[in-house]
Amino acid sequence: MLTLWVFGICALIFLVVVVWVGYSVVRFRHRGEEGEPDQRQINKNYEIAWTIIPTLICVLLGWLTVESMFGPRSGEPLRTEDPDIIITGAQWWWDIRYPKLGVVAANELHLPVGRPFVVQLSSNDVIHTFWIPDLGRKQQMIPGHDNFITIQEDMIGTFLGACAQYCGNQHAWMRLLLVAQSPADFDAWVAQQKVVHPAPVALASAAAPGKTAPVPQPIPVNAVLQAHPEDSHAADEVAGMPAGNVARGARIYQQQTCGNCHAIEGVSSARFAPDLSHVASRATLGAGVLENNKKNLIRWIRDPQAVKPGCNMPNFQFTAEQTNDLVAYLETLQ
Ligand code: HEC
Ligand SMILES: [Cu+2]
Repeated sequence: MLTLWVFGICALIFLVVVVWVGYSVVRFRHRGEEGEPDQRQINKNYEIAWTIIPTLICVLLGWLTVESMFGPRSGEPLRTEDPDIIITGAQWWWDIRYPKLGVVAANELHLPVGRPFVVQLSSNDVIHTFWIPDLGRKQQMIPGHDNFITIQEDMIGTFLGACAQYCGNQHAWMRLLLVAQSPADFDAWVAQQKVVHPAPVALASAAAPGKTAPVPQPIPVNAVLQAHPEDSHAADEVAGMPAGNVARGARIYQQQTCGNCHAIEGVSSARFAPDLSHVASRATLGAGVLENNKKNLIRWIRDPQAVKPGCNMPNFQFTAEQTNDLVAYLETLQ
């Protein structure tokens, strides 16, 4: 609405100026007279008019802008404690928590339409900026200084957001998806996010022991920064294999350092990286860099550095078979 007002008023001013300039160019063009053009002062009333009219326009636009800054029209006062949602920016993804619902998500903000939410914006590392243009709000996420905003979405649909503050080399791939749903669909989503998948301890003990090949040590992130060869064949190679073994995949997850960074409910609880408890239910991987499907999950696990160079997940140098098993496990985390 504000955009339309600003656009309308500016378009009007543009038209007036263009017509006026065009008229003046034709009407007062040089007709071969000698000497300086007429320098007479014009009527003072003109000067008063072109001071007052722009001032009024500025006041009107300023007023509309300030009015739109007070968030949704619900009249709900802004709380600075007890937020409904806590969103934490990290290099280069979003941690999204609903403390009152006991739900943890990442890179995907689900909202039921038509009601306001108080959001706490935090950061774990550098300054990020929360920006989903459709919500009309843009607010910095500052380490050690939480900001609070009220957001409300009235239209069902998905809307793209992004980090709007340069925050490092993968800043451009720090996308955030707003999924605005009917209250019933939102409740269904919450219920699904609260499902705890059976801990792989049980799964792993069911698998034949000794099947997992020794896994090579991950190479440090910085060492791979220089070279990240195109890895497209690797994905095809794994994709052609028979379905991976979920229990073996779960065991690889536990044996490797995945749990030092990631949380999976009942398995590991680290918060350095996106919560994976329901990773398979999300639309994208790597904060929007890949669509979430089996082939892309394979690409990611095979070599995150090839997909998102510099991101904070190392290349584990898994074999095709290990990748296949891990992906089979991750795909069960709906
Ligand atoms: C050193 C910390 C670290 C370790 C260890 C680690 N990861 Fe990650 N992982 C990350 C980070 C950080 C991201 C987010 C990257 C980004 O989007 O910039 C990520 C992203 C992912 C994603 C995509 C999630 C999403 O929603 O976008 C998957 C899947 C994943 N990791 C699986 C694994 C598995 C499986 C392991 C163990 C083999 C593992 N990770 C080990 C840090 C780690
Ligand atoms: Cu950022």
